[in-house]
Amino acid sequence: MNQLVMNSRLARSSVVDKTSKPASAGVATRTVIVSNRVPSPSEKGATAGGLAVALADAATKGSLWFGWSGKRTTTTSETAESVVSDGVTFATIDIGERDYTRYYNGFANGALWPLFHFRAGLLMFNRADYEAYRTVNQAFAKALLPLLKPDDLIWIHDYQLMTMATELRALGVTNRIGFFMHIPFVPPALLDVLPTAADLLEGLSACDVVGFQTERDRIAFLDCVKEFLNIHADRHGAYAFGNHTVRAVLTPIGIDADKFTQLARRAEMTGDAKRLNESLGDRALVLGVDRLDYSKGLPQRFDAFGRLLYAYPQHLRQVNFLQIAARSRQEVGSYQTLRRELDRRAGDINGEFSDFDWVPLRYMTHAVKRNAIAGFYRRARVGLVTPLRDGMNLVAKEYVAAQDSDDPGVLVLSRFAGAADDLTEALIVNPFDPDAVAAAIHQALTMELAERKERHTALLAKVRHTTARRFCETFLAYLKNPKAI
Ligand code: GDG
Repeated sequence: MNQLVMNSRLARSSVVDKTSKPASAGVATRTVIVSNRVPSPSEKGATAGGLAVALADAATKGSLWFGWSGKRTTTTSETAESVVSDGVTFATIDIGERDYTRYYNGFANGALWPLFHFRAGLLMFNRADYEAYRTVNQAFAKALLPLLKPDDLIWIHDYQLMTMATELRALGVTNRIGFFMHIPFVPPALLDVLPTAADLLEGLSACDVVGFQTERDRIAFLDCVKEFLNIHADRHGAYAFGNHTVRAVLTPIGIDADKFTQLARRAEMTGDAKRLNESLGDRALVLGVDRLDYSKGLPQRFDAFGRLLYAYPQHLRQVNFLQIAARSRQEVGSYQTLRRELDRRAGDINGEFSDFDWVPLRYMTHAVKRNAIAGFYRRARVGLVTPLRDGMNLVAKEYVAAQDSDDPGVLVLSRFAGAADDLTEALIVNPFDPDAVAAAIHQALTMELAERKERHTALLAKVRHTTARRFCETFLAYLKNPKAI
């Protein structure tokens, strides 16, 4: 066993001696958000991706948002640099190039991401990568330590930071700590593949509250705690770890639906939406918006669209499929492979079905502005959201919020997206079955207005109910009040 892993084992034994103290009632507490990336203050709530937008509601005046600056330097910084904007302090550290490659590309995105999306075959485990992951988690904890106040509520986000609470406890931090997992959690048989599974579970157990997107994920986590740590939770998902109690809670993430509806309404009138509209003419639009990621099921989705054109030829020349697949994690090999695979499949479909004045599939790998996307959603008759596995999937919620209630489009949604637990009025599909997805797209394209409205009304009510604000408030209520369950 190498030194770093051994040190962290020793460190963990001190975690269990510390009793985490509930924030005392009536005392103003500050929220400290910790995430791998911190949006630059100008991005907050505006152009940033799903996580940043959802957390904007937690980053209220007086709060602190801590994480990586996005800068890769020679060595990882030991102290954070802070900027205050609109009452929120943004504190960031730089990560050394070598650490970054191993922590972010290596362990986080080369091992955890595939495994937690049920793709054990893509997992690339390497002990040196794991050490760098521990080192960066420790660097985060050390740089955050001097910024902490006694009553701060610390809220850590996502799979890049699963061992950070261990490091904070080792440094003597007794504040209440919460962790929210944005991606799915896997059952024990899958987690078993990872040699450091117990370490990660102990890292989450150093927190007071651990939140999940779906009940399936929460149960999977508790099953893993039972299997790997031999600890049984009570019926509320609470268990003792050392001297404190950990609670696994269900707190699904959402969007600011009303704001997104307004954005989409306004965007409809802007240049990008008008250009798209002109290029489509009377044709129906089927739209996919995803990061270019193998969890999103894009090759299978392209196949399904090909099956639609083959099996339902009445849609030839009548429909366009636009897939926005913003490039991400291009330094990781499996993402480069995916890109080549999509290029090939797009070429196959267009080569097979195009006419001299009609190209069925439009596929782009650069990002599009958020307000343009909102306008595109509103124009789309079908929102195609077919991940093979997804924690929640905010695109599904954005698509629903963006629709014109008098003439709404239809959401086709994978049963393996967390969003499918709630959005049951969508056309729910198995993304591994291209013929079934093609049939659902056909159903969506031919659905009568009355049915579209009925489904949309139900979906919109749900999206407006489980908002980003509600997500933040519910999680923080659990974190503030240990008896909130
Ligand atoms: C993780 C989990 C969970 C996409 N392309 C562009 C663009 N986007 C925006 C979408 C949406 C966000 O990015 C994507 O959010 P998702 O939730 O769909 O997916 P992940 O990025 O994988 O997020 C996921 C989420 O965390 C939150 O907990 O739901 O399950 O995997 O907002 O609109 N935005 C812009 N240009 C693009 O080209 N501006």
